[in-house]
Amino acid sequence: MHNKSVASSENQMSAPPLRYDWSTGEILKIYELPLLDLLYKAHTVHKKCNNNSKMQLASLLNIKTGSCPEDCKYCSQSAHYAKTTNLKSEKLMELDSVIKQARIAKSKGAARFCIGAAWRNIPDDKSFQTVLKIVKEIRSLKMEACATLGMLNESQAKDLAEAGLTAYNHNLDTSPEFYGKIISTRKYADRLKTIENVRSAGITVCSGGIIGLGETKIDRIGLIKSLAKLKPHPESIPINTLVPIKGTPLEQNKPVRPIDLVRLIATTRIVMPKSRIRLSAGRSNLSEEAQVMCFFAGANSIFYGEKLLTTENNIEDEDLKLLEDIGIEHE
Ligand code: SAM
Ligand code: DTB
Ligand code: SF4
Repeated sequence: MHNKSVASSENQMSAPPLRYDWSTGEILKIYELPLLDLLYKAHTVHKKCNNNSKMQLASLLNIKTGSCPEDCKYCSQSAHYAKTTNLKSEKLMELDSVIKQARIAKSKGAARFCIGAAWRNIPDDKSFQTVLKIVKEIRSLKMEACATLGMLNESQAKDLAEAGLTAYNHNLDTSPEFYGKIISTRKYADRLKTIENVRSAGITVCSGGIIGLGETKIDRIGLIKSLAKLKPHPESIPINTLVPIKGTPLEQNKPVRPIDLVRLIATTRIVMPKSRIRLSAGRSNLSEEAQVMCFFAGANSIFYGEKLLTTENNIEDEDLKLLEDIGIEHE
């Protein structure tokens, strides 16, 4: 049904060089282009550097829920807001139940399985041994394995690398300037250190952010600038829009306009041409058309599965149908 797209003159341009020294002014200039020019430019870069007819489907499972000692103001799992969020905490899941979910995700077409735990940092006890076993088993299913378990040290990063972990997710979340308004229990520098430990162990880096926290346009640019300073750029960049959680300090925040999300994705694509951009939390609030605009702007990965960590995600069959209808294959 879908014709192979035709090569057009704009695609004769060569792939742009990767840069790690973007200034705020340069990124702002891109972000503020007339929207259609921005989209045109972003898609041109995307088509040059990536296969624009492929989408990565990543499944997510929260293997340890709630009671997190951190105070991230957006999060349902922080112990600081537990009295008002009423989230039920759960201890670390058993290996077998996790692997059962990974198998199901694989049978539905997911290429990557991500596990999340509401920890400030990875504990050095039996739980870490369980996590290592989980990672090994996911890899033996021939799936990519990703984990997001809070801060980690050099030796834990090495152990995860040995277990076969493909990627570690640790977000910068926002600009260094705005960060302190959202999280006080962990510093921006701590996040950079964890990312450095992940990189040094040879695990690929998944790091992105979240918008809709009350940040300014310049903070969004600051997030992109900080991510782009990482050398190499993160292999995956999740872009989350706030899912307002009742009982957290940000529950009344104004929703992000989809057009602003599209602008951010397009700008991220131009600044980090080869990274995988994952359209992450908040996707279930987008219309199909808004999602397609995000894909055109350069998003080439989504969370696939009816639950994120504690909130609802899009319906799987609807995702598959949308991709089919627009002629995008999943990897
Ligand atoms: N506890 C680990 C950590 O923070 O490093 C891992 C999981 S944490 C939930 C991963 C990311 O999910 C956060 O950095 C944030 O960007 C995103 N996130 C968390 N709660 C969210 C919400 N309510 N809406 C949108 N994104 C959210
Ligand atoms: C990321 O950047 N987004 C995902 C994943 N990494 C772990 C988490 C989204 C969480 C959305 C809110 C929730 O379900 O609790
Ligand atoms: Fe804890 Fe992660 Fe939630 Fe922050 S985002 S409170 S670190 S689970």
